Amino acid sequence: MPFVTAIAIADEVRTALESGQAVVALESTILSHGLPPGRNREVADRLEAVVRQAGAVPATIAVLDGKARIGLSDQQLERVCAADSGLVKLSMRDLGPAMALGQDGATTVASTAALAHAAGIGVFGTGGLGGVHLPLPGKHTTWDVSADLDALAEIPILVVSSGVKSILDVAATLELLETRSVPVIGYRTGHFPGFYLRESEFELAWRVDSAKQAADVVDAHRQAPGSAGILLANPIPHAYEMDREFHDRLLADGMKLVEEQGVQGRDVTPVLLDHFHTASGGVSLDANEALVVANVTLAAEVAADLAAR
Ligand code: PSU
Ligand code: MN
Repeated sequence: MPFVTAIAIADEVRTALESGQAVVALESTILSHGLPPGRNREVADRLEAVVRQAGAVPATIAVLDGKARIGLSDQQLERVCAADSGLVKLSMRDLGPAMALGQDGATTVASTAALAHAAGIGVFGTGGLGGVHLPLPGKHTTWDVSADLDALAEIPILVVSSGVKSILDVAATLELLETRSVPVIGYRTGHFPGFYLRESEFELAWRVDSAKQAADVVDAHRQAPGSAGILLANPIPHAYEMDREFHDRLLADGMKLVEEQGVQGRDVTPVLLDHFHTASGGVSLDANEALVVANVTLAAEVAADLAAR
């Protein structure tokens, strides 16, 4: 049985794909593990709304009852966002087990990209890409490298994000993206964005200044031999940028927390994000929402431009 039979594409998304209309993939881990209940549902609805406003069809992706779903109904979104959803965080390697065992799970950037591509979707908007983690205090290296990077290196899809979460080793992440031949394009910036901060210290080789230009790059990249994913890096809107010192303090405290509590593996990112949201009194939550809305809007504009070609 081919893998694709285990994928259920919502009618609206299927019709859009068949008629060559723009479709934007959205992930579910940011909803179930990245934002608190209640707020996650508001953000889910807002993301779908901004995609529509920009002339594209949203396809939020999750695994429910062991079936990979491309495009969720209101009721299914409610399940993903419920406080007691118990959704497992599913990266790419977890898709087979979750589907075979009939589980519910939220998809990360890696697994969302894989499922979106399998369904024929080429554009995906999110908050922050996973990357290479910082070593814990007292350690020199880490093997905690997100599968999101491998996914971008192998799946031909455009991911729009505000860089990688600032809780990561940004320098190491950018090196790895270079090694794996993933182009990183700044949107109206010559620097890699710092997620909660508009700029990191790292310069980018390429920048574009409009959605049309971004679509031109995607178009050409798709035709380049051996190409796969592409990262469009969009800085957080000015009004929501966090204070740098405040940010760095939150990060240092969060790292201590992770070490003291012995947090490991796929729990590291959610624990750090939760620390940011609680310790900042919601400032980082507003920032997170603002940046993901901006990224998804830009993704929809690029998708609409590509669909019109
Ligand atoms: N960015 C956010 N919130 C999140 C994530 C990213 O602002 O919740 C999620 C994404 O789903 C991303 C995942 O793919 O974290 C990376 O997890 P890990 O570091 O365990 O690979
Ligand atoms: Mn990890």
